[in-house]
Amino acid sequence: MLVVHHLNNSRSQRVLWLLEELGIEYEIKYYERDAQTMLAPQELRQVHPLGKSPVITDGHITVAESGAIIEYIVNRYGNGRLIPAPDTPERLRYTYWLHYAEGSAMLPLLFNLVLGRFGLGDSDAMSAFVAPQIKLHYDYIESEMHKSEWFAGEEFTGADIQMSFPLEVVAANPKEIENRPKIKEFVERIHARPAYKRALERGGQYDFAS
Ligand SMILES: N[C@@H](CCC(=O)N[C@@H](CS)C(=O)NCC(=O)O)C(=O)O
Repeated sequence: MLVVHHLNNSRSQRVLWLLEELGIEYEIKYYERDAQTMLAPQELRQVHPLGKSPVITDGHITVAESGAIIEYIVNRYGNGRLIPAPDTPERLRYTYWLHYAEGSAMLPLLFNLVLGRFGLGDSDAMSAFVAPQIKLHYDYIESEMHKSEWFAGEEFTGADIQMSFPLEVVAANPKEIENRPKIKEFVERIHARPAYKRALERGGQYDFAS
C-alpha cells in the first residue's frame, strides 16, 4: 500500500489530492509541525534523511520531492491519466511546469516567508530582490495562464496539481491577486474539484484552501 508521510499544512496536500484524482488507495501517516519553529518532527528523518514532507513509501520504494512524487505516481498508477501524450508540445509544457513550481516559483515566496519571520519584511533585501522577483514570476505566470485552460494545455494534469501550492500561497494575499484574475480563478477552480475536497478531508489542517 502506498503511504503518504503527510505534514500538516504543507506541500504534501498536493500528493493527497493527486491520489484522490486518480482514485488510488493510500494510507496517510500524519506528522505535526513544531508550533514554534514550524519544522517537521525528527521522526520524519527516519523515512528520508532530509525529514521534509511530502515523502511517500510504496513497498520498498521511497520517493521524496513533490515533483518526483507526482511523476512517480502518474507514471506508475495513472494509466495515461493526468499526463499529456509523449512527444507533444503539451508534454513539454507539463514537464516545464512540474519543475518550475519548486525550482523557480517557490523561491521568492520562501525568501518572503523567512525574511518576514525574522522581522526583515521592510529590509533592502525584501525591496531590492524578493518583492521584484515575486512580481516578475507571478506576472509571468498570470500571462502564461491566458494561453490555455490548464498549465499544460486544455486538459487538467499533474502539472496543475504541482503548480497549485505556489499559487495558493500567493492567492492567500488578496493584494497579490487583485490584478491577477487568472491566478485567482485557477485557485477557485481547483478548490471546487471533488477530489481536492476529499483530499482536504483526509489531510487535516491546510490553511491555503480558502
Ligand atoms: N521542494 C520540496 C520541499 C519540501 C519541503 O520543504 N517541505 C516542507 C513542507 S511545505 C517541510 O517539510 N517543512 C518542514 C521542515 O523543513 O522541517 C518538495 O517540493 O517536496
